[in-house]
Amino acid sequence: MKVVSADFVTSAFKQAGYPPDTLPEVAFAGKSNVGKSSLMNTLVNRKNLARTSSTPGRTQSLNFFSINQKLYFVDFPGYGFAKVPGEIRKQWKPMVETYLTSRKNLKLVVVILDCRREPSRDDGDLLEWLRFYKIPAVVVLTKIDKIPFGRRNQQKLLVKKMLKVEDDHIVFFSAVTGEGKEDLWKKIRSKL
Ligand SMILES: Nc1nc2c(ncn2[C@@H]2O[C@H](COP(=O)(O)OP(=O)(O)O)[C@@H](O)[C@H]2O)c(=O)[nH]1
Ligand SMILES: [Mg+2]
Repeated sequence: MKVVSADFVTSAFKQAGYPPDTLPEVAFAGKSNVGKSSLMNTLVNRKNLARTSSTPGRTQSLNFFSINQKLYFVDFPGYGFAKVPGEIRKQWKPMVETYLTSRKNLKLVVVILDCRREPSRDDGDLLEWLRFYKIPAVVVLTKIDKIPFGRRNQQKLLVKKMLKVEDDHIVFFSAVTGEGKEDLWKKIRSKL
């Protein structure tokens, strides 16, 4: 996909704040620090697009970006953040669940994992939700440049087993080398 424009649109905590649901939408979720911003920036060839979400006041909300004015990307707040106070953690679930159950134009959720780590309980919960609501998901194992080639398959098997996802719904990715970018775009396009 040739990205000509990628712009921050709005930040929302509640349904009333979402932009109109007239364009197909892809959401990105993952544990804090997993490499979500880097992945989104790589997809759209920008350095700072997703960092906009780190602006104070936007870190815990849903952040919407318009891509080529053809689709929206939605950046979820990172989960499993030990430092985040309980009150904020408690907001995450209802906010995300409201979004997932109400957003008619949501076509795909990209769930991002660090390829060096075991999937967490939160990752498992999210994928279970997505299955329950019949929302298509793709699992991305990012930072793939950090592990030896020979370990890839082992990690994939672990993810398949723990998260119950199929082979063709798993993508190896690196924001450093750009590996997986085309593969992920292909999966996104196929859902639009
Ligand atoms: N080696 C490597 N480092 C990465 C990759 N993606 C992200 N990082 C690093 O991981 C850290 C967290 O990345 P960031 O995109 O901010 O994560 P976020 O909190 O999930 O948005 C930063 O230091 C990034 O430079 C990757 O594909 N390869
Ligand atoms: Mg981020």
